[in-house]
Amino acid sequence: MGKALDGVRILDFTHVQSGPTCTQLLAWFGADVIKVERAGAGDITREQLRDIPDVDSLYFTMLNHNKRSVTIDTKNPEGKLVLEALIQKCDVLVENFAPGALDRMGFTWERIQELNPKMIVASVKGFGPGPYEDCKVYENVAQCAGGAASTTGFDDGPPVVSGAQIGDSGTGLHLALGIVTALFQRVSTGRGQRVLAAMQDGVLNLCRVKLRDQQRLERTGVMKEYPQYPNGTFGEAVPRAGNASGGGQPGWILKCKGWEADPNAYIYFITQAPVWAKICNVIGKEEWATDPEYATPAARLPRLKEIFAEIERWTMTKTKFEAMEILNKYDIPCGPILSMKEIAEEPSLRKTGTIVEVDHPLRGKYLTVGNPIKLSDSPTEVTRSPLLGEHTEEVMAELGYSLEQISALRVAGAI
Ligand code: CAO
Repeated sequence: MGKALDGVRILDFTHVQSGPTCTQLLAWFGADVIKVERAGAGDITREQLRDIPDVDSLYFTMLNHNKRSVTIDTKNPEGKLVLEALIQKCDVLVENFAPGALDRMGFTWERIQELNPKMIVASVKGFGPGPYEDCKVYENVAQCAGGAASTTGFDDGPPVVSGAQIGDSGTGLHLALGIVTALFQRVSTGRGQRVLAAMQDGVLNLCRVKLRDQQRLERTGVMKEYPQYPNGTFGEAVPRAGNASGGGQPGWILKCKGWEADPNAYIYFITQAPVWAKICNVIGKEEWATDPEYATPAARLPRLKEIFAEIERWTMTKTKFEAMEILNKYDIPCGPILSMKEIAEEPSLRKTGTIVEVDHPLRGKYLTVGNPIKLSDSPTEVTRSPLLGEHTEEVMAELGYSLEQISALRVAGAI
């Protein structure tokens, strides 16, 4: 079966995490992704956090599946010519260098346009235009500058960054959408365009509900679904809300049987209004279903701490999976806190291709996260990441270089 992006060629000039997640997704949808790396070194993540000496790290392999790797020294004049040939042949150039690096290499937007007016140039940067536009940025900086850290954690503790890589992988996702949108527009305009996804913007987009709450706070001075209500105080900015659900349906993380020894023996429990009577029955507090102090969502808001403490007395008598089974029978929304170990071993995730085992010639078998987006007519087959420069000759031959020319470029240090 064909793939959705068959025929789309991506010049993948990305490194570390944000850019590579974007181009990996495009590769999974069928694009031919040609990753350009520096000879001898390559993407810095090849050697970061290595678990096996001299073998590409999991950091690299898990972010660069289904790609080809070519080595080009883009600061070498002959290397530049090879890159120019690639620009002329590709549809999209994706990069996440520090601000200005592509220009310094001599590949300004104007120059790329001259070489290929249909080229889409897609970039991840830490910040959009403004005071920080020249800054280098990593994941946690973006989480802090995008509003995630100030709104994550508990009220009595410092800001906290999330394990979810919303700054890097989140921005990579945003960029991928920008690229396919630009490809779609190019069908009618025949022109390329620039696509920018700034990490601060991507994180802020994912923190949209917190900007909603900022404005609610400024108007009313209180947010009744936050744990600060009714006994705590609200300041000028949206506070950290602990594990409150943030929506109209109050939720909290509760201990389950075994919590003393297992750091993940917890369940997320949502007191959704339509199933309140069922919750009361399950936890043995039938009287709360009709008691005016507890029967309505508004009446419950000032009592959430007490209510969750009572529910927890029940959840502590069950494992998280037993609690799930009972609560799901009554359509009570809840979710187990799953460890990475449990997720890695979950058979249903293997079955859907969300967790995939991949074989690598140097490291052997390892697990990765497959394509989380499933297209019925464009199924994803995850193939291993390329070794450094594994496809240099193959790609150079496709660009029309002879074997002699390729060896001469190698001797000159251009590839
Ligand atoms: N041949 C020759 N030179 C190459 C090359 C190649 N194939 N590939 C890259 N280079 C050069 C670049 O031209 C650049 O040179 P100059 O500094 O002389 O212009 C140099 O390598 C380093 O690029 P960099 O500044 O992007 O790399 P860094 O490790 O110093 O910074 C990072 C890394 C991520 C902080 C920075 O790239 C950045 O801010 N990127 C944008 C935001 C981003 O994506 N951050 C998320 C990264 S994932 O956590």
